[in-house]
Amino acid sequence: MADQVTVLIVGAGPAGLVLGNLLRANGVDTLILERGRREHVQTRARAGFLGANSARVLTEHGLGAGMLRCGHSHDTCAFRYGDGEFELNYAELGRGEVHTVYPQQALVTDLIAEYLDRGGRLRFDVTVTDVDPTTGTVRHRDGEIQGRFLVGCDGSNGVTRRAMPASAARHTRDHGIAWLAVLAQAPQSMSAVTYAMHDNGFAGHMARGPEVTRYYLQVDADDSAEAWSDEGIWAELGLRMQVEQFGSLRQGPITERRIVRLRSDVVDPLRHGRMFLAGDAASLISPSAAKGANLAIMQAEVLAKALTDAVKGDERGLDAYSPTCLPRIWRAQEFSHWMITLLHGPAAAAPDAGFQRVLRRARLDSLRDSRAHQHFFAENYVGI
Ligand code: RFL
Repeated sequence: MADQVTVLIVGAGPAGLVLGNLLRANGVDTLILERGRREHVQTRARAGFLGANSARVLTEHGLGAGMLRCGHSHDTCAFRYGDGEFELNYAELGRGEVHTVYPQQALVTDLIAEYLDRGGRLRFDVTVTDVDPTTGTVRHRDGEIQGRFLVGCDGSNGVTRRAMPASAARHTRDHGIAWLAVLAQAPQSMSAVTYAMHDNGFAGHMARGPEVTRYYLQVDADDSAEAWSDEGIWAELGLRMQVEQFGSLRQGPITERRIVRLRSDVVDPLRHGRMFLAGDAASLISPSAAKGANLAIMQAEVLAKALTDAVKGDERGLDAYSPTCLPRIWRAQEFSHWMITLLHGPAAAAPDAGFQRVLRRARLDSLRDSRAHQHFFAENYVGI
């Protein structure tokens, strides 16, 4: 006989932990199974830019203390291209919203501590190997556990997503672009997020904290992270960021480098039987518009309310989960795709490469000059 729990969550990332915390606040019996060890998930550096809705969810549900204490608000981004640069202060555009910069590993650390404080059960170092969505049962090396409801928050390559039936659609796109994602132990070099479009490819700069900065370099799809030396990374960043014209980068040791392939995919629907998908398990989004963790938090809030109602016998929220979240996911995917085409030039071998390059320049000019275009950008950049 399998152990029983009301809501069984697979994965202790932002999606699973926000969901678990909100359910515990409503008194729902919850168990999270996480394959990593606690130190591992609490030190895994990924996202850093939380949108306005995420900051609201965390604050409203008593999960924002660390973010309010140590995060800082960010309201400007800069675009470098050709021989110029322009800045957009998005706090003065769109809905007037800003980002809060707070590293994902710090948020995950806060969420784990709070979840345990709220009486949530969490087992690290447990890998779910099999999932039955119709009964809500999962298997791991030591046995079986059955959830009255099961939630897959185990990322885009997780076992819960693979348990969706063939009838569920999986809309997938490989953008054919790779980034070298780098963390540098160095203060930020500019006060704004900076996107540089250069003939060699895209380069990005974004703050993560007072002493840590994230950089991105567009690289060849088959490049390996190890092939890039620290010196090579700083030289290429300097070239693409045009440091001779705009000032040098504040360098420091590179503490992490990894290749990120820009991919998107969306599962539809987000439910099968007693199982629901949330976060990257539901929809993988390229980091070009910094939306992944924000979508995860949005879905966790919607699902926590629906599950709480369901435990009391009202399943309408569960029925509405896919139709509520999928349009928001697709809005984010659409904007992320828009960002990808803005930040990256065409492949050199593309037959219309020259045409596409001038078109991109025209779009950047429009973003620089058109207030309407800037409002569109700001609204989508910070919003979900
Ligand atoms: P996570 O964070 O991947 O957590 C999934 C958890 O599930 C566990 N797991 C299992 N546990 C048990 N059994 C199994 N069989 C399991 N399989 C997996 C894993 O160990 C893991 O702990 O998914 P979640 O919660 O959906 O959160 C998604 C976010 O982590 C992700 O979307 C963001 O990091 C994306 N992202 C960004 N999002 C933003 O909103 N703003 C940003 O600024 C931002 N920057 C980024 C990013 C992602 C990046 N990378 C690494 C792709 C920057 C980068 C470089």
